[in-house]
Amino acid sequence: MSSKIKSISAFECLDSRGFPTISATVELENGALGTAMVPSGASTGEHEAHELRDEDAKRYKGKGVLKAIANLEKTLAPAVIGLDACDQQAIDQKLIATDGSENKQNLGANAILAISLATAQAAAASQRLPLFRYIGGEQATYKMPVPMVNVINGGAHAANSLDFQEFMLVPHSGKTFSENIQAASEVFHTLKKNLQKKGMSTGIGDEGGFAPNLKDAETTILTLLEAISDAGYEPGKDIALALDVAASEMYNRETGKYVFKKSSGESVSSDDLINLYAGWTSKYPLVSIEDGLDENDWAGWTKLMATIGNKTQLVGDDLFVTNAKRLQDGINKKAANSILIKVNQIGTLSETLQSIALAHEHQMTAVMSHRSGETEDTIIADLAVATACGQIKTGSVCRGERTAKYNRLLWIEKFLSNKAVMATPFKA
Ligand code: 2PG
Ligand code: MG
Repeated sequence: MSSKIKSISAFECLDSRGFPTISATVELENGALGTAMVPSGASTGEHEAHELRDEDAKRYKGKGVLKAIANLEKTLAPAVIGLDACDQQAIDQKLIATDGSENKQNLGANAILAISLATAQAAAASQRLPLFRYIGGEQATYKMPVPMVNVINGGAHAANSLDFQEFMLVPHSGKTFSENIQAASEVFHTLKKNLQKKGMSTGIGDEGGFAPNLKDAETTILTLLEAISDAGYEPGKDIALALDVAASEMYNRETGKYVFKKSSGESVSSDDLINLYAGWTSKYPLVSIEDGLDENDWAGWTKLMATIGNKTQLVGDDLFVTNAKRLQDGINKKAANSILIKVNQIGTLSETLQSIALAHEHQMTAVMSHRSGETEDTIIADLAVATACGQIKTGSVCRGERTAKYNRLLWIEKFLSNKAVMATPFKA
């Protein structure tokens, strides 16, 4: 029976912040079904593919996606119905061409991505394969990603006093993914107790991390190191730390300075931040810094790379927006040694895989990532294993939309049995 696309439907579902997003289902002629839900960011990069919202203040505070759904059903679906779902490249090319713009602004990257991902799910179902196996092909062993677990939320993801957006645990000494998740969970609960003892809030932010009013980033780092030790793990050896500064959110274009607007109000230069990071990486087991500088501060990035790029993973998120062209630019400028991968920043599965391949070709790491607005969709867990990228950032070990990804990875590890091996991107 044919794996050609027979029909596509879509509706508004809710994301983890309670705003609408798109859920699409692709049905093949052979009866196979695939469904995908599209995530949505808060600290979005200026160069991301366009997320089309209705801007109708009478519905969902202007955030409805009915226009995108109409584009999906009336324009995009007819363009790909009849094409073979197993030819992902052809489908994605057709979707891109039908939109016709550089950043998918005509029909909406959210509409395009919903079809692209649901098509892959339907194709995998029609071949009776788990998605990671369909995309990654037959491999002797499969690499389980090291989790980057965001246990303290700040920036645009929490209403607290922290300017930096994410403070992550990187449990990496476990021989299995499940041991590393266990370590993260134990530290998370120790951290909760420690915060309570200090009389601090243990309410959580958008990605399931705590959102206390800690004094500043360095105090937060020390709080995490204490929790790691208190939980019986050795900082660095068992569990390292990673940051997502999301510095574009702090950048003031007029002054060219970075402003600590949620805390001290202080303004600092690109050089000041570089010195700060260099100091921390020599003192603390801080192995990865994402968006340490603004998305257009190429000179700063190159300087940061020259300063600590030989020992610290420097991840471009807003800088690269999962876009192979911007990544190539960054490679030429030696601006970073890692790229964050978010399916909705670029808008199709094929382009996502292309950016990962380009990074790997140039000995850069790629970190698979969720968005702060997520759903129960678990495709990024499968993509992390399929591409052997070795790292996944998908929030804390609480909130269902975050644990959905970890639980999918635990399922994959169990399913693969001795064919699953833990990735080792960081030295002990
Ligand atoms: C980030 C992400 C995900 P958002 O900056 O890396 O953690 O946040 O989805 O809000 O862009
Ligand atoms: Mg980021």
